[in-house]
Parts: sequence; C-alpha cells; structure tokens
Amino acid sequence: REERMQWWREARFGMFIHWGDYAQLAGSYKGHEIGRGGEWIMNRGKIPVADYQASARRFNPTKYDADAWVRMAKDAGMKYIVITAKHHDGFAMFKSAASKWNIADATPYGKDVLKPLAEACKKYGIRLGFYYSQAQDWNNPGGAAARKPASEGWANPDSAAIDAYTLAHKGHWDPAQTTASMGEYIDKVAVPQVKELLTNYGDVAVLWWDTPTDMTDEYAQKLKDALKLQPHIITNDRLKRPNFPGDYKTPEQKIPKPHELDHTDWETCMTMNGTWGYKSYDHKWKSVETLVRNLVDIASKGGNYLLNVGPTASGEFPDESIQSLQGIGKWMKVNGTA
Ligand code: FUL
Repeated sequence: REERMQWWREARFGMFIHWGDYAQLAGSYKGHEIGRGGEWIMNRGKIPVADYQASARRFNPTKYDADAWVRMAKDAGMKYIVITAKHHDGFAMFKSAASKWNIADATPYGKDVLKPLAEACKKYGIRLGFYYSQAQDWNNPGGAAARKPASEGWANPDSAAIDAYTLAHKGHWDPAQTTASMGEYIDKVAVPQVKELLTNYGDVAVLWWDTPTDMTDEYAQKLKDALKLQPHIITNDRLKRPNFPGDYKTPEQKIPKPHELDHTDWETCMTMNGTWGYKSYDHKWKSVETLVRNLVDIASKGGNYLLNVGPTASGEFPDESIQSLQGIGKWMKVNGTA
C-alpha cells in the first residue's frame, strides 16, 4: 500500500471534472431554475426518465478537446485528473456494452469521451482516475436514489403525484426506475461498467466511488473484487460505510482543522463556484487568491486538493475556470513545483 500511495501523496493537487448530460440542462428544466448542484437536476427536478433521456439527444459536445483540458490541468500544477465516468444520473461518458444509456449510443455526438482523455493524460504524464456512482443510478433500473425532501429544490409541478410516490418507493419518482432490483443493477450494470473502465483505458490511477445509498457488504465486495484488474489502483472511502474504508478520506467542500487530522490520507474536493456540474447562472466564483490559499493550507497539512471544473455541454471549461487555472499556474511557477 505504501508503494501504491506514493505518487498520490506527492501529487497534492488534482482536477475533478463533473461532466455529463446534465451540463446540457445547465441548471434549468422547463424554464425553472433547480436548486443545488447542477448534476443533481434530474433528482431535484423529479424529471421523468423518458424526458431526461430525451435531453441527451441534444448533447453534442463538438468543442471537446481532451488535449487542451489536460494541458490546462498540467499548466495549473495539477498532477492527476478524476472525471465523472458515470454520475448519479447513470449516464456513462463512455461506450458501454452494459447499458445503452451512454454517450456513444444515446447522443448525436456518438463517441466515447474518456478514450481521448486517457490518451492526452498519457501524453502529458498526468494520472487519470474515474469517478463512478456505484449505488445511485436514476436511469438504469434498480439503481438507488437518495431520498431528498421536496422542500429542497423544485419538484416538477407536472407530476403532482410524484412526491407521495417518491416517499413510498425509496426515493424513486418514476416507475421505470424500479423495474429491476438493486442486486440486478449491481450485477448487470455497475460491475460490468467498472470492469469496462478498468480494462479499456490503460492505467487507471484512482476509482472515486460516491454516495453509498443502499449499498450492502455483498454489493461492495463485488465492486471491490473488480478492482483487481488494476493492481496499483487507489480508491476513496465512499464505496460503502462501514467496512470499506479504501485508501483515503474525502472531506467535501471543507479543509480539516489541525485537530481533525488523524494520520489517514485525505483529499479535499471542492468546487470553484457553487456547483459541481455546470449551471449557467452560478456566478459565485472563488478568487484565485482563495484557491491558492486553500491549496497551501491543504498541502501544509499533508492533504490533496481536488479542484472541480464543470464543463459546458459544448465541451468547454467555463471561462472563469480557465482564468482561475491560469492564475493558479502563474503562482505555481513562482512558488511551487510546476
Ligand atoms: C457528492 C455528490 O452527490 C455530488 O454530486 C458530487 O459528485 C460530490 C463530489 O459528491 O456527494
């Protein structure tokens, strides 16, 4: 383990990328602004499965340039990238034989976006990790759905019955979501897709699990076993709690105080504005000074900083993110190791 962790401990700074079909909705559904993270829009808006899937027919990121993305990360002094291979909306950003709900089969773009990213990372010496939402999946039947009260965000007024339904169905709001069991989803979608990710993209540095809603030890063990395909891989602590601590802890949107440190490896993930997935109207951008101070604070305490970018549906980083990355890069040139 010590050997596996070495590059990660030295890295200090990485880029998180939240990119999926939700970027295309950019925080709004049927003219309503939906609360909280843009990547949660389907859940918060209780968008029916058929409607949400129809939205992918407009997802066509023709301006996507993996080479440029990786160069921006590298120039900012980042050593690794973790991208959402599949977020809670179940949309795979890669060609998958386990579900048609993927970017190659469900969009006019028609191509895998992880392949070019893996190639660019290799070219520039940046390690690549995959975020995979193993439990929550709101589109592939049987996936879990976190139960959030309707008071948080806007519930779809077109579906008056939906909240009573959601309460009665473990967080699901559309009958299409419950046509399979979670066990079937794990065996037919989650495990096969994780295997695809660990087979088709060369070296995978990190598997970043998230929100273990309704996970059991049995499901978690199946996913953990799949990791054997990449003997050097590192994982976070979100596969299943307790019993599956992984290699490092993941404080979210906060930096631990000195007395909270306990010799466990840790990585603070954080947004540059207020959302992980792109929202056209979120302008709460942190200043370059704040971002640099956070990085220094985290590095001085022995942690890693995983700083998020939420690309647009056209495949570009928001201008503000580009400027911040450049500002950090400038500082790193003078003071850091870049
Ligand atoms: C959370 C997720 O629910 C968010 O959407 C985001 O991916 C964040 C990093 O983890 O728990």
